[in-house]
Amino acid sequence: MKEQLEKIKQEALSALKSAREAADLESLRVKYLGKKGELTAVLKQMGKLSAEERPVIGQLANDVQEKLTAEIDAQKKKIEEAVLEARLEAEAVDVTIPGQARPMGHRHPMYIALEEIKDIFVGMGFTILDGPEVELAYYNFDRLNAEEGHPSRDWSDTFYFDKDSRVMLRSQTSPMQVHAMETKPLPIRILAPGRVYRKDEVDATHSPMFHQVEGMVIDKNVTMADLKGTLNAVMEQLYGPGTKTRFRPHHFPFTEPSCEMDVQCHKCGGVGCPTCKGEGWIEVLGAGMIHPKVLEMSGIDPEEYSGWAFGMGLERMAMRRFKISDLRLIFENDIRFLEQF
Ligand code: 2NM
Repeated sequence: MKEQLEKIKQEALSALKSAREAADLESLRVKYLGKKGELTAVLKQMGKLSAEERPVIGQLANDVQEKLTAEIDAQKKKIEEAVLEARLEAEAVDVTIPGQARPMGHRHPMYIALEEIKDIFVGMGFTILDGPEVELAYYNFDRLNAEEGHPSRDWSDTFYFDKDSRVMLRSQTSPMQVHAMETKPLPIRILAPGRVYRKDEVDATHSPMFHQVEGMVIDKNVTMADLKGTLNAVMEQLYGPGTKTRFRPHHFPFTEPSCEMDVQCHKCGGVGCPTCKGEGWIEVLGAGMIHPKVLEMSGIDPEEYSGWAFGMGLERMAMRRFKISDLRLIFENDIRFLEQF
């Protein structure tokens, strides 16, 4: 038995030396030390030994087991180190190799202009809103006091999805404001930028998809003076301190009274030049006091609350800001054009 144990030890040790993978070690451990392993088989024979032999062989068997266990552990460690070493070698990064320059893009000029506008309004306590581009005509028109037969509801102007003219691509961002009136607690101060769609032919100043920024304030005792004061402050931030504005009467179905706002031409100071087409003034937005009917339809009592709203075209804003002459440039995404901003 002594020889048997010695033989197992020698065999196992030499087998262990040539093991190259963790899996080899495991099968060797099972082969020699496992429940059905060779060492265990020998130990099962211990009963046959005499009382004098038993402790001696027992001690020897223990020594062999300890030796093999230690050897397996040592070999396992070696293999793990070798594996790690190989991995580090394979994954090594040569930090001295020159890098590959990845050209960094930047925001589209129109979104640069939008970010500026958003910052100004957020600074005045407005919340930015987002909403669906597919709308019910009910929210896009009816709730904004544009009744059946209003010219903007015509099939030649609006993209409808169904023959009953119920579902459409929004033609303005105002339906978002109607949703806000329905769901938000008063007072309300919101800015609603987004894409809008109208059946226009593409040319230097028209596109069937463009962007609007609309804003709205509803509170107690809100007047036309708040409208003018707020929009004047916005224009001073956009065009510089002292920027002059003027308000001309206009008509929109959703506001009463309604107006358009011009800023004095920054190029000629109001004398008249090509930038302002000789006018001295540049039209920037439409605005007005929210029509009492519009408030009422959204469950707001026009005797208690009043509000003002405005809407402007974002492309036109960006075109003025960056002196872009043709609307189509904004949508073509020609990198040679975009790189300039
Ligand atoms: C404009 C001009 C004037 C406007 C009105 C509303 C609402 F929802 F409060 F009634 N939203 N936007 C408005 C007012 C839009 O765009 C030229």
